[in-house]
Amino acid sequence: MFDNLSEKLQRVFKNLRGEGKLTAENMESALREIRMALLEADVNFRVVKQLIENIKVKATGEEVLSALSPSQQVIKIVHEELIKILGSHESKLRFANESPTVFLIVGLQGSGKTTSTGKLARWLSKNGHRPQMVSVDVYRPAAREQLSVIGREIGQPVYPGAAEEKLPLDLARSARREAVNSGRDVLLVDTAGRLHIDDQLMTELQDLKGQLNPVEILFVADAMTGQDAVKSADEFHKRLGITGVILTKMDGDARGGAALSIRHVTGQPLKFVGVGEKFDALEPFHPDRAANRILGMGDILSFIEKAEEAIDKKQAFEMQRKLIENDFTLEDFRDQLRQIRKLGPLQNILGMMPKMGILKELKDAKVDEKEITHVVAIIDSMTPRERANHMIINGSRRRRIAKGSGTTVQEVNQLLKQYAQARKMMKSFSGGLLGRKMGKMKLPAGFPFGEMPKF
Ligand SMILES: Nc1nc2c(ncn2[C@@H]2O[C@H](COP(=O)(O)OP(=O)(O)O)[C@@H](O)[C@H]2O)c(=O)[nH]1
Ligand SMILES: [Mg+2]
Repeated sequence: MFDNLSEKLQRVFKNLRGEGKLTAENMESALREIRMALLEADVNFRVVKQLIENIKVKATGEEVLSALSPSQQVIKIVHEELIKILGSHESKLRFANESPTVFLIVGLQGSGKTTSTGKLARWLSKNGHRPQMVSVDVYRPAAREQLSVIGREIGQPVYPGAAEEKLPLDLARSARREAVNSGRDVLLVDTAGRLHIDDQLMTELQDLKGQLNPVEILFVADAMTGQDAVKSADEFHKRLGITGVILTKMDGDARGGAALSIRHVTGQPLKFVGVGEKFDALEPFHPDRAANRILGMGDILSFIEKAEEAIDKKQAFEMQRKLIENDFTLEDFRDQLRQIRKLGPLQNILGMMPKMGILKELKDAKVDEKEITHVVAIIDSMTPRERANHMIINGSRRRRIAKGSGTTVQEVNQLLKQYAQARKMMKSFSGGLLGRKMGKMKLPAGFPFGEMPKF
């Protein structure tokens, strides 16, 4: 699902990774590549245009977050815009006040209507409903038999139809009566399909709609047919008024063009995706999870969100200034550790970030939660003067600090050593390499958290 698109987009982000900041030029070329990737994934051109426009506006207007690098910023924006195009939130099935709720399952032949009817019945029964199915495909004798077989397999009732019932409407009406009599709350009506949209079929479906008053008219489309699926969804919607889409065969669709276009083009939400031939292979569609999948990231996004929440931007900026001016005291060190702890369990954070800026030193020293607590406790036990100037912390002060914090002199020594190392590292970093070439305030994006993982 979405594999090709995902791969291409990640390549774009990878190219951006080396860039120091977002500029008009590198954004322009990134946008060009994103556009290509979307078009190659068979996304509708109007959708591509809209997406690119939205991304551009955001990328040029976005306040630059010091915690994020250019590629991370673009990923964040693309992620937000993908979700918007995909529908913002999960679109749930609606139900009537009076049972049975009728769902009409419509679509072209071979799209997966009958299979999806079975899957949906199974899904409904697992979610507290009692579905009743009926096939009104009177043109192909095997079609109704197919649904009966499915019904037996998943253990849900299918109205068989009497010998004299030859018309779709008759069958549907009797099935509804049957549902009422047997206390079923949802009636799923599997309809006939055609190879192409024709007037006769549309008239039949409009009649069914008029008589049955369905709450949902679910258009079933084969994701692998790409923009053809989108086109027929649009046409069905114009003539029948669909309320949602089930995209089948997503398991075989590496591009994802239909999934990305159908809502924007028809205005109707993608409600479920079929991801296999088995009857449990039906998933409610979640725009955010799909966007995550497209961008090949789960943890990273939650990390970025967390970082945005937890890190006080002003404070982070002030920290950068202090580091550059070699004004970074033990007190700042403690504040830094506190900020980082706000992000959650340290182990998770370290796992997400291979290169850790100032914390790299601590990481090498195999810091765990307890150790951080100790470090904070040690710094707490210092006097303000000691925190401001670590040079005055002599042997007797170290013993006092160890006692006060419930740690050992060795631990105090180790902390002071780490702090001195980090300071030295930062000094050579800002004063040497970057300082001269690029002036002040040019630490890498994300500092002091360092570069985040590679995508
Ligand atoms: N791989 C895969 N195959 C599916 C999926 N949904 C339906 N199919 C297959 O598509 C074919 C046509 O399905 P069917 O329900 O008979 O289509 P209908 O003509 O619209 O009723 C069958 O072989 C199904 O097994 C899906 O989500 N994934
Ligand atoms: Mg069928």
